[in-house]
Amino acid sequence: APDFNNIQGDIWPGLPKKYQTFWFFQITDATKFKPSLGKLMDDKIITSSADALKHKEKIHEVKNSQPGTLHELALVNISFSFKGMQKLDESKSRFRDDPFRKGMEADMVAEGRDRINEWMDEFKAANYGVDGVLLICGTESSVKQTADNLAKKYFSSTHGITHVLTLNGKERPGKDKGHEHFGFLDAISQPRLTGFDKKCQKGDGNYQYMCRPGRIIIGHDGEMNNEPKSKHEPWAKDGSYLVVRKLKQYVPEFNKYLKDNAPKLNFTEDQLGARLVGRWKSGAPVEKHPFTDEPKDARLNEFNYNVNDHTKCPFSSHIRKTKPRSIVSDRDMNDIMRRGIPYGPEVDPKETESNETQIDRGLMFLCYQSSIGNGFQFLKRSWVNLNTFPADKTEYTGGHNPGQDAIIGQLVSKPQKPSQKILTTALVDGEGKHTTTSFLPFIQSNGGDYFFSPSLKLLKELGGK
Ligand code: N7H
Repeated sequence: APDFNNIQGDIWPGLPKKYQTFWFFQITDATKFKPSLGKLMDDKIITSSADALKHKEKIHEVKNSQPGTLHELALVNISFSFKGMQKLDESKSRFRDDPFRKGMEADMVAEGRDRINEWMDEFKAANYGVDGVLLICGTESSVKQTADNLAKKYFSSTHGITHVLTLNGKERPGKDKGHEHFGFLDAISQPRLTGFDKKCQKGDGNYQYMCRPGRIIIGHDGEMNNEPKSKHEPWAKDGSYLVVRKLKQYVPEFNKYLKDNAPKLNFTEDQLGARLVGRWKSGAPVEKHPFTDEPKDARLNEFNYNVNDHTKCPFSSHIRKTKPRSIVSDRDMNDIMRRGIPYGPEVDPKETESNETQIDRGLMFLCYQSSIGNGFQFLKRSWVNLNTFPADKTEYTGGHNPGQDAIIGQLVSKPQKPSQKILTTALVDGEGKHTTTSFLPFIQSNGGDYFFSPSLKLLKELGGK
């Protein structure tokens, strides 16, 4: 059975997030910081999977009885970049995962799609770079108070720490709760881990597919051989790689694109938007409900695609690109555990009027996996941004390439040909005709980094305990 006291709670089952602070730091003096990390562990500040499960029940109780008490709750996890791990202990930094060792910036430069001049300076190695991040989750007041306390008590200059940057995420208000900024319900489909979660029954309203736990957590069944050493070097066991990425969303531009292009494709704006995502704003899957939204199926996840058919859900819709059900089996799927949260204010009337983004908003994208090379990096390079994935489908698309992911596709940063200056997606229009539609990307990367979320045992060891 998994050791729920040894795994950080955001990896599994996830920390409850109405509000979240990302507190990025550098380790300026590891000899001073290590005892402070030891104290942090003694004081039981880090929320384990077992703690998170208890809190989930508590939050549920509190929500149903006295909402006021929720304010006291703030749950904390911690992760380190490769540089950070090296500063803490060279012998516990023999990671196999190539993208993790390189860091996100070098990995993105090699891929050639992020524009590094659009990155926040703090994430650029040449300026500062980050050695670690504290994830603090709860309500706005509890999180802010906890961040201040932690900074003073364990993460100040006297503890060998320099604060680099704070970013905040926040649930959207009112009826948009649970929806990201383009308006779509998020966090519907999530892998269930064998041995951790109960298996869903067919026909269960909240059906989820099973995933071998080693896809997400190091040292468990299903790990994709990137950490062969972990079996012999138990320090990596129960840890997971965390990708943190600030993705700015161009919401007024997305809406303007829908308005201008839906009529040309014989769709309503909602129908076209749903085709780009693969789900309606309610969450209902397009493959099941191709022409009208069906809010009663908002969380429906028990569905598959017909391998050679994209007349309903386009091959390049976001959810079909990032989880190619029926092409890759459940057992072999490159699953990731998504833990993102929206950031930034709602669209203001001036932006709607001008069809232009003037205020920064988007998604703090987070995902856990046991290998970045087989997780996030693989999804991005081999599925999302490859306009020929899924392969050999032109026979079923009227001769067009499927195209890049319609929501998170990125252009090459130095276009070689005119076709690389715009994203093109194949789809079947409202009259059943095979066609394509083109647009500028709807998201922009502002940077981030690759981290490792150690087990609680390893955190204690790193802290000299
Ligand atoms: Fe995505 N969106 O609003 O369009 N995502 N995503 N994502 N995403 C999903 O099914 C969105 C991003 C995945 O199992 C939904 O839970 C936005 C990155 C995966 O069928 C919606 C951004 C990566 C799934 C969005 C963004 C992924 C998924 C439907 C960035 C990985 C599950 C909700 C700003 C590289 C697919 C759901 C499945 C679902 C949106 C980023 C991956 C609405 C706006 C960077 C694996």
